[in-house]
Parts: sequence; C-alpha cells; structure tokens
Amino acid sequence: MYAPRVVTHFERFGLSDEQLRGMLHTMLMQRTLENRGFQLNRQGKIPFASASEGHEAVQAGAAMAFERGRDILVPYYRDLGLDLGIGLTPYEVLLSLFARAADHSGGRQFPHHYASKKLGRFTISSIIAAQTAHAVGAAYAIKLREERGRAVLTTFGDGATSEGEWHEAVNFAAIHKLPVVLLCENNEWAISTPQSKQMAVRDIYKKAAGYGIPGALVDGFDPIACYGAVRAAMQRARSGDGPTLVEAKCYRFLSHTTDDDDRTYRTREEVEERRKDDPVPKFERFLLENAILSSADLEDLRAQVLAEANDATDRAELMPYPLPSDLYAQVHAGPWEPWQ
Ligand SMILES: Cc1ncc(C[n+]2csc(CCOP(=O)(O)OP(=O)(O)O)c2C)c(N)n1
Ligand SMILES: [Mg+2]
Repeated sequence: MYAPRVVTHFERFGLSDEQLRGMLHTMLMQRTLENRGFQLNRQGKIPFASASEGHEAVQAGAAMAFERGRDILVPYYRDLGLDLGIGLTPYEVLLSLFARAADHSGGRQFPHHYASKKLGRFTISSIIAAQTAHAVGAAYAIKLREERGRAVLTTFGDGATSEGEWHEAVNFAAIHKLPVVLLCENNEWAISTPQSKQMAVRDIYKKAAGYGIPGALVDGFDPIACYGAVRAAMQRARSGDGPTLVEAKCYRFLSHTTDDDDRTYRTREEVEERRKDDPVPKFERFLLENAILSSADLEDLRAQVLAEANDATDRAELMPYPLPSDLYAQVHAGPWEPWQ
C-alpha cells in the first residue's frame, strides 16, 4: 500500500501513520472550509466568516490529544480545525455558515458557535476570554465530582491574555489545581493590535509562572509537536496534577474576518514572509518525505476533501432558514416571555 519508510527519525509521540494522515485531512478540510466561507461571503450568500489560516497545525495536533467521550472542549471562534478534529462534520459547519434552521443553534447564532453534548463541546462566548472562566468552572465541577481521568481543554488568542477575566480564570485554576489545559494560539495579532501593543512580554507561556503553574512553548506550525505538548498537558490534568498553560506560536495569514481588511494595519511583505512557514504545505512535504503519504495519496486526499466540502456546501445551501415564529425559541427557559 504505502511505500516502505525511508526516514523514521522524528519524534511522533506514538502517533500512527494513519493518525498522521488524519491530522493532514483535518488541516486540509479546515483550510478548504475557511476559504469556502470567504468565497460564500464575497458571493453575497452568507453575512460573515472567520479566518483560521495559519492555525491548522496547532488545532489538528490539539484535537488529536483530546479524548472524545471523556474530555471537554471549550474553544473560541477561530477553532474550526479543533472542531473538525474532534468530530464535527463539514455539513454542520456549512449549516452554521448559512444560518439554516438545522444548525446547532437553529440558525440563530454567529458562525462556529456550535454546542455538542455528544462531542463534549461547549458553546462559546464571543466575549474575549469569557470562555476561560467557563472552562475553569467545568474543570472545578470535574474535580468536585471526583471524575478522575477527565480534563478540559480551552483555547484563546494572544489578545485574550490581557483580559482581566483570563487572569482570574488562570489564578482560580492554579489555586484549586484544576484539570484544565489553557492553550494559547498566539497569532501575533488581536485584529489590528500587534502583540507588542498588547503586552510587554514576548512569551505568553511565561505568564504561567505568575500563577505557580507550568508553562510550555510549542511551534504552532508543527502539528506533531503541538500534539505532544497538548497531550502531555492533558495527561497531567487528567491525573490530578493541575493546569498547564501551553503557548503555540502561529500566525493569522488572512484578515481577522470577512468584515476586516488587514491591509490597513500590516504590510503585504510581513504576511508574505510568514507564508514561507505555512503549516499546511510544510506538513504535506513532511509526510511525503517520510513516505507516510505518496504523491498519488496526496492528490486523492485533496480531491476527497474538496468533494466533501462541495457536497456539504450544496446540501446545506438547500436547507430552509429558521421560521420567523421561532425567533424567541430557546432564548428564555419556560413560558415567561418578557416582550409580552
Ligand atoms: C471583551 C471583548 N473585547 C473586544 C472584543 C472584540 N474582539 C473580537 S476578536 C478580538 C481580537 C482577539 O484577539 P486574540 O485574542 O489575539 O484572538 P485572535 O482573534 O487573534 O485569534 C477583539 C478585540 C470582544 N469580542 N470581546
Ligand atoms: Mg491573536
């Protein structure tokens, strides 16, 4: 089937060839669906899409370290790859982008605000850093219920670490030694604010020292390294040793969202320079060079991902919008309707 291995000298943290190919599948699907979001927006078919190009490696690696059916994921809005990696389908993603009635929120939420009990995925707050408090709350519940072997994975950007709520959450998690992993996807920008205008330190993982918990730094363009770092932190949390702050340094190649134009605050030269480290072609090359994938396999995989994405787009687009009469459904519990 696959050509015999030529080079095997890399740290794979126990990942099988199949799992490595699975990570590439997640990365390719993430990129395809994020681009699809931009295309649909420019075609006037959807109002909004976000952009996670540059975050594929950290998310595919982190998703592989998440144990479905056991762990809890409390992500943020830029985590499409994490969602796909833990089992969300392209069709569910497209239903959310098209805001159709069959979407998790009934077509009433911002894109990517899924909630899935089955996948252990909390819905997110659009309020920056609010999810870290939610995650720490979930970890506190796990500890109080003595549910050993479970952990919470929460993610956030560099900008989120200057929010007061983030500091309160990390402090509380550290004091109570909670089973939570705090994964920072440092893409160097918080919309138009560069990291240097956000904080006076270069390394976010070092903030962990201020709370008495370990911090770890990982190359966010290397999915295998990200898997290794997040897995170690998750295992630590699951075995009752407390929280870890992991910083994955990556980059945001596109504008913040379809509503943003990054040409107003950063040069094309900067973006072109960072593109040289694009994690997707880099991981493709890595798998080819290590004979984990042949060129023909790669072509097949790309074609399969595109076909899956196209099928999901077509099926979701055909679905109906929510009914106007559903507007207030699931907003308030019970029969109390404040507008009456
Ligand atoms: C409390 C709060 N302030 C401001 C915003 C507007 N806002 C949305 S995304 C964002 C940037 C966040 O940057 P970062 O945490 O680095 O994450 P990234 O988007 O770069 O992945 C801001 C300021 C918000 N949603 N919530
Ligand atoms: Mg950022």
